[in-house]
Amino acid sequence: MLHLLKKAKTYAERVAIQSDGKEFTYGYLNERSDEIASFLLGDESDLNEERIGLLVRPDIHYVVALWGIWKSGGIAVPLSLSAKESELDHYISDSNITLIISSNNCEEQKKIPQKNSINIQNIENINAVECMSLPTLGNDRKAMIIYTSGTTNKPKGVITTHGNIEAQITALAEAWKWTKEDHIPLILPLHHIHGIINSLCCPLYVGAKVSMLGGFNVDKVCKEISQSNYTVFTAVPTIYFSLIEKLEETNNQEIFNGFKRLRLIMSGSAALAPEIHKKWEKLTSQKILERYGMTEVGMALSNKIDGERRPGAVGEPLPNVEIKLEDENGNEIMEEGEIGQILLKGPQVFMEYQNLPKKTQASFRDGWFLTGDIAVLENGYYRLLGRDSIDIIKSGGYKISALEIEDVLLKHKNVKECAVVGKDDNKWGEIVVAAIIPKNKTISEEELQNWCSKYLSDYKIPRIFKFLDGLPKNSMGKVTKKELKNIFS
Ligand code: MLC
Ligand code: AMP
Repeated sequence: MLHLLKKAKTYAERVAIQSDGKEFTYGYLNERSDEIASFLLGDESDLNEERIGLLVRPDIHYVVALWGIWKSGGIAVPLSLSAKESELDHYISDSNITLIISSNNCEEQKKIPQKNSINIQNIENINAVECMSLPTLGNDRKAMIIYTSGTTNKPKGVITTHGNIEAQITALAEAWKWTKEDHIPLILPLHHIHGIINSLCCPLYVGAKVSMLGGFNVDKVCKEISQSNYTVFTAVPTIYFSLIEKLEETNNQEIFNGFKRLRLIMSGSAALAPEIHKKWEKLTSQKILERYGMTEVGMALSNKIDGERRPGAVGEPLPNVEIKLEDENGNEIMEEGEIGQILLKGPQVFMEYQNLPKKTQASFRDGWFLTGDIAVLENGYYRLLGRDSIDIIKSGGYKISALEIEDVLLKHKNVKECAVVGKDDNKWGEIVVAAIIPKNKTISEEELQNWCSKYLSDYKIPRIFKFLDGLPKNSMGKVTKKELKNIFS
C-alpha cells in the first residue's frame, strides 16, 4: 500500500484539500476513502486489480474516489472529462473497466451505460457503509492505467504499480523539498501525471494543502495567487504564455506579489521557450524551474532547486533515476555535446502497456526504457532537441498522435488522402494541422473540423487545413512529413 495513504493518518487534523469553497482534512480523506473502498469491495476481501474508471471532476470527490480504488486493491483508470464517446469507448474496452465512478451528470453526458457506472455522490450518501478490513497490497501490485498517445493510432494504457507511483512521488518530495507547510493550486487535468502526481499526490504525501481550482482560468488563477498563501506552482508552458499576457496588461500589484511570494514555480510536459523563462523572470523576479517527465516514467530530469535554473534546459536526473544517451546505432554516448536518444531506468519506470506486449517489449532494451526523446548533455544539464517520431505532436502539454487524427479524417467520405503534422506555435508549442487530398472539391475546413470534433477531444482537432493536389512523398511512396511541415510553416 502506498505510504501516501498510510501517512494521511498522521496528519489527520491538517487541511488536505480545499475545493468548492470548503476545506477537507486528511482525517476526512482517510475516512471517506475507507468507506468507498468498503463499498467497492462489497463481499470481497480484495478487488484483485479490477479496473475502475474515474470520470470525476477535479474536486474532493476525485481524491476520495482515487484513494478508495487504491485501498480496495483496484486499478484506477482516470478518464478525461473532455473525451468524446469513441475515445472513452476505447479506454473502457481496452482496459476492461468494470465500473466507472463518475461525478453528477458526467455519465449521462458521456452516454455510459448505467449498469457500468455509479455516481460518486451516491456512494458517499450511502450512510451504512461499514468499513471492512482493507487488503494489504505489495509494491508490485498494479495501481493505475493512464492513457497517452504515441506512435500507435489509438492511445495506449500505461500501467504503473504502487511501487512505481511511490518512487515517482518520493523523488519529487525530496528533490523539490516539499513540506507540510506547502500550498499548491491544482489547475491541471486529472487524467495525466503532471496533475495526478506532481500537483496532487506529491503535496498530499507530505501533509501539504491542495486547492482544487477546477481547471485553468487565467483570471481565477491570478485572483487566487494574489489573495492566498500559495508556496508552489506547477503548470505547462501554454499556461505561462497566458499568464504573461495577463501580467503585461495588468497593474494589479497583488498579482505580481502573489507570484513573487512562491518558493517554487515549475514548468514541464512540453518545452518552455527560453523567451518565456526570461519574460517571466523579468515580470515576477522568479526563475521557473523546468523539468522533464513522461507518463511512462514520472518525472526524470529537473533543474536544481538550489542551483542553476538554465533557460532551455531540463537539468539533471532526479533521485533514483538512471539515464544514458544512445546514438542511432544504439551505442552509448560518453561525451558531452553529442546528440542521442534518452534511455531511463529506475523504480519509477512503468510496468507495461495495456494489451500491447510487443510494444512493451520493443520499448525496453536491457532493462532501459527508450523514451524516443532526443537530447544533448551540456555542462552537466540535459537539453531536449525533439522526438525521434514526427508523428507525435505536443500541444498545450497534451501528447497527440498524428496517426489517430489521420484515421478519423480518412473515415470522412470526401477525404482521399491526408497527413497530419505539428506546426510550431508560440502559445501552444505546436498546433495540429492537416493536409487533405479531397475526393470532392466542395469539402470545407468547417465540415472537417465538425467531423473531427465528433470523434476527437478538442485539443486534437486540426486548427489549419490545406487542400492539396498531392502529398510530398519519397521514392517508396511514403509521405515526407518534414517537407509537409515546411509547407505549413
Ligand atoms: C484549446 N484551444 C487550442 C488548443 N486547445 N488551440 C490550439 N491548440 C490546442 N491544443 C483553443 C480552443 O479551441 C479555444 O478556442 C481556446 O483555445 C480556449 O480553449 P480552452 O480549452 O478553454 O483552453 P484552456 O482552458 O486555456 O486550455 C489550455 C490548457 C490545457 C493549457 C490549460 O490545454 C491544459 O490543461 N493542458 C495541460 C495538459 C496536461 O496536463 N498535460 C500533461 C501530460 S503529462 P476559441 O477560439 O474557442 O476561444 C506529461 C508528462 C510530464 O506530459 O512531463 O508532465
Ligand atoms: P506524455 O506522454 O504526455 O507523458 O508526454 C511526455 C513527453 O512530453 C516527453 O516524452 C517529452 O517529449 C515531453 N516533455 C515533457 N517535459 C518536457 C520538457 N520540459 N521539455 C520538452 N519536452 C517535454
